[in-house]
Amino acid sequence: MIIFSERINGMYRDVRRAINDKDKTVIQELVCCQVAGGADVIDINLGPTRGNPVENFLWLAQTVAEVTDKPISLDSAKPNVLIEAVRGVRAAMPDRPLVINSSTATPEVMGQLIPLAVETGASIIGLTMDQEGVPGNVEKRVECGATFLMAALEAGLTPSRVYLDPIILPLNVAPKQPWNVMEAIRQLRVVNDPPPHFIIGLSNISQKCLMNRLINRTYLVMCLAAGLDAAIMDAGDRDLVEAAVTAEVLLEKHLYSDDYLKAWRLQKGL
Ligand code: THG
Repeated sequence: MIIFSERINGMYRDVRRAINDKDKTVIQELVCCQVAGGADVIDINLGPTRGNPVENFLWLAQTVAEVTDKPISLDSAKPNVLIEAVRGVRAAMPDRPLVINSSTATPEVMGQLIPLAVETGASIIGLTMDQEGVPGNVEKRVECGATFLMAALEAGLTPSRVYLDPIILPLNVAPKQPWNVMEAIRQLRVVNDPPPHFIIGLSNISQKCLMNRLINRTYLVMCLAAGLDAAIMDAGDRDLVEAAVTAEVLLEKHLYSDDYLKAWRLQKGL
């Protein structure tokens, strides 16, 4: 699976403070820890930080790029910020793989961000939501996912550069959603060949829940069985990463060996 690190997010107090104070060390230590845990992509999200968001994104991307060659995912709900930040980061690092996180499936937002992916060579995450918000049922999620994928392919992106995100909400406010999200992944995967990637922001599911780490790793395993192949998650959580690798061995994504965790680490160069 493709592990996006969730940790460089201003929602976390240490990261928020580091962005506000332009303290590189805190960020770079976290990035190294996420990479050592198995992160393939570093998602960066400013959260509620002060100052100019485009400048903050540039600073954060540069800070990350100093310690890793991994792809960088620029995470913002504001299309205007993403447009400037992605262009700025692309100009500063012409060869770095980038991901735009994220677009909705509304014509207005898709119409700006899909061409931005084409222009900058970035991959893009499409949320299965439109102007009416996050769908309460499977059908609407599938419809939004199909709409986004169609628009992306028509613009010339390959399925491998498209991630569909059926949006997982906290378990304690939306108890039917975990099953709906898995079913949407399953349905969208079977009707598209070759399929795009499927991703979720895993920790959303356990926000303000007591057993958050247990809920996260149980749900990640369930989603992998439904066809998920990427997640924004804490790569520093060893139990979580090992549960994911084990699920992938059971799904025959990796060859079984008695020491399959070690084999996985070796193969990843960890
Ligand atoms: N889809 C996409 N992008 C996303 C999300 C998504 N980006 C942001 C978010 N959702 C994924 N990242 C996180 C990061 C942290 C948490 C949840 C999702 C989180 N943090 C703990 C909390 O708030 O309780 C801990 C905070 C703390 O310790 O201070 O839950 O869905 N495409």
